[in-house]
Amino acid sequence: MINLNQESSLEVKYDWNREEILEILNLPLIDLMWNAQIVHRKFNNYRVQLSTLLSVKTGGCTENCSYCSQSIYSSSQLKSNPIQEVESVLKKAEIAKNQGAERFCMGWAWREIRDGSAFNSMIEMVKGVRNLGMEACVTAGMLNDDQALKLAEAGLTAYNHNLDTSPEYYQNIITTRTYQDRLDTLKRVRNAGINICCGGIIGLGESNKDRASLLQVLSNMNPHPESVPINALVAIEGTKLENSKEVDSIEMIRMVATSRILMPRSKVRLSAGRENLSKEAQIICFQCGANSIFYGDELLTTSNPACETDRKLLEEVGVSFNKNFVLDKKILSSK
Ligand code: SAM
Ligand code: DTB
Ligand code: SF4
Repeated sequence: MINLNQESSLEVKYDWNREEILEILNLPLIDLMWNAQIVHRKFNNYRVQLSTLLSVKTGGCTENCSYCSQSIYSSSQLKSNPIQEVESVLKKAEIAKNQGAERFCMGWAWREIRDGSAFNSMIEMVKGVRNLGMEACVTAGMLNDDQALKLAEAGLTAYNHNLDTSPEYYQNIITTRTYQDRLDTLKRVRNAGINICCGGIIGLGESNKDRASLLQVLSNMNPHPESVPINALVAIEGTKLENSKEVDSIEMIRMVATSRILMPRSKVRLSAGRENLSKEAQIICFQCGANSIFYGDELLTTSNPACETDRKLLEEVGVSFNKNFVLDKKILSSK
């Protein structure tokens, strides 16, 4: 039987086993929320980090992730979007900073990074974002040691590479690369001294056991990933998972609260799928562990709540967040 008394839940552990994680995930909701709050209050101070996402290279990806509209295996209609230039990306980073974002995450729909002009531009973008005084995050698929070192030298804060689901369920979702490929990439990122941003998606048809198994892999990493994005599947037309059932908000709350208990110091990022969560469900997520959100009208190919709506929500919740923003109206008139 899992012992989540005050004392034991205040240690940072790296040896959680699947059964105890499953027990936490399945606790009566009221007890799960209480335990998560104890940990969250002890390790964090109810401050929410705002991260803005930008898709630098959209679509045409050769991986077959069955949830993704950017895969060549999906028939999703994507807005045609040429690869963005350094200058335009940095302008968007500056706008995000003026909106209050502290972190700028840039995405490339690639299976892996290749050397050449696009990679050189990526390095310039990382340097530029860091020069703006923001944290920089990149997500661009697999990479080699040399590329990881170059990104580290450019000042990259974190590399996002999600495990998505459990090792057992993974083959139902992606077959063009293995779980081990993902773990190897994460190791290279870590060896280069870059923080790892690694999480998953719920709503792919996985069981609670699979969710516990994913959380076991993440919480047995030492150190824990610096940030853990928890995504609810956005069922996009044209993808294999387009007809999936909408994720129940309570499932999202359970995943966030359990991540908080297992990884007390990590940023638990309430990621894709927030548009389907009520204000109240999001408030519960902030109460029991979420301390970061994607902030901006767009994720990569789908929409996200408006900045103003999110600021209003965070004000109402009473959590702290970066208040250094220039009012939207001013930004619009200066464009
Ligand atoms: N190609 C890179 C990769 O896969 O590492 C970077 C971009 S990829 C879109 C980043 C992550 O977003 C995925 O690993 C997945 O966890 C999440 N994601 C993508 N599409 C999603 C969707 N429709 N719903 C929820 N999360 C999604
Ligand atoms: C993450 O875990 N979620 C973000 C970010 N990391 C790159 C991406 C969400 C994508 C949602 C679907 C879309 O907009 O295409
Ligand atoms: Fe490609 Fe990433 Fe989409 Fe998978 S999730 S198809 S790797 S862009």
